[in-house]
Amino acid sequence: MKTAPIVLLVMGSSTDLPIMQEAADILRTFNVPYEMRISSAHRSPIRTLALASEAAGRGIKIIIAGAGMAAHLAGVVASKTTLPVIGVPMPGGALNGVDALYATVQMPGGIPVATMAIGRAGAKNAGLFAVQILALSQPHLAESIVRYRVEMDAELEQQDAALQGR
Ligand code: RP5
Repeated sequence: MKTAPIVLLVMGSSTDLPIMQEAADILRTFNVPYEMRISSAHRSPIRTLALASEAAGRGIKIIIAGAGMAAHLAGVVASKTTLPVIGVPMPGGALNGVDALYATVQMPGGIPVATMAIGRAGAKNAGLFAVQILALSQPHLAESIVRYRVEMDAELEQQDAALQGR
């Protein structure tokens, strides 16, 4: 039987998928069950509102929302749930993600969205941030995060050793 998802990854378009995959890859690395959906704040507003308002009731703990251009997705999702919402601004468009960054990060007081960096780094960090939130109530995830950082450190040490050996 498939494990019920506890993180919902939602994106405004299938064109966001290659970047949002970074968040999914992190969740898979930490064995956190997730669900990926495509739903737009502008093109499919009714479905987006339903997705957000029904999320908590079906066991979702955190929502990661990625969108580009006039990126209202994370804010709209946050308006219909009390779950923590992490926003990822997508690059592309005439302003290459700066528009999406401003649209996602500049939430009026009252409805927060935890906004990450534009693009791949932001999506990756969204996954990690979700794991860190979950780690508050799942100590094994906190241990996994520590291991992940130790491995990252070791990898950089190897890169440095290779550089010194050149
Ligand atoms: C947003 O508009 C999506 O999140 C996407 O980043 C952007 C462009 O969408 P497409 O025209 O590529 O479908 O809603």
